[in-house]
Amino acid sequence: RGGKEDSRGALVVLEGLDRCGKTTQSTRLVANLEKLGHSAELWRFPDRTTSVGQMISSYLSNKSQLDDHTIHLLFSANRWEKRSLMESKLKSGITLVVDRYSYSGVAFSSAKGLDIEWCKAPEIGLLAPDLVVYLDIPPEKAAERGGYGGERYEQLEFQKKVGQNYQVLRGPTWKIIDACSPMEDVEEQLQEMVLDCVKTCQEGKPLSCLWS
Ligand code: FDM
Repeated sequence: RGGKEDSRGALVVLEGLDRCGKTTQSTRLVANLEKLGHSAELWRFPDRTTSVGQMISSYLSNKSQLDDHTIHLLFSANRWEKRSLMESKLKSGITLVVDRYSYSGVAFSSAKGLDIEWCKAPEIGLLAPDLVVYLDIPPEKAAERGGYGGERYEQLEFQKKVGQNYQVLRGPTWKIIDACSPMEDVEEQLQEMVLDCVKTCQEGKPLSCLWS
């Protein structure tokens, strides 16, 4: 263990409420990693390009209605359909920066009243992130940021519940960044955390599965 043959890319996940800056930061992070000579890709969930993803997209824009359990399982299926590609990219040395993952799945669905353990169950066996960075912003502040775009979950009361659920999910692989800090400070903190994580994965840290 720790030899060159075990070297791999890191699985880094960014989580947070809508409008916390995840998309901006994950884009900048990937560009910065590449500048430093690391191979990195930006991924996001839901991945709206697949046929499952198109069902999710239509649900989010209120063009279709689905039972809460059904949409939860579709979000999960959308991660499962990418699992093997994810594994092969990581093993080929590519670091994946993922904008939302299973934690969004659980935090959003349980905010509708679904049992949290039921929500976690279909996620068991997906790849566990090496690092989860939570961009922390009060829901009221997030709502002020240019307003929400009008998708299904972009409402203050709902986002408050999601924020509480994220707190329940926080574990040892989580790092918190104050998302109200200047953008450049967030970028710098994030990069430092990620470079550290990339290094441990290069050194052969084994991949593991959720929920661990
Ligand atoms: N969302 C996202 C979920 O409810 N479950 C999930 O598993 C994922 C990945 O979908 F409101 C919610 C979170 C957000 C919406 O996300 C779309 P983006 O990041 O705005 O595309």
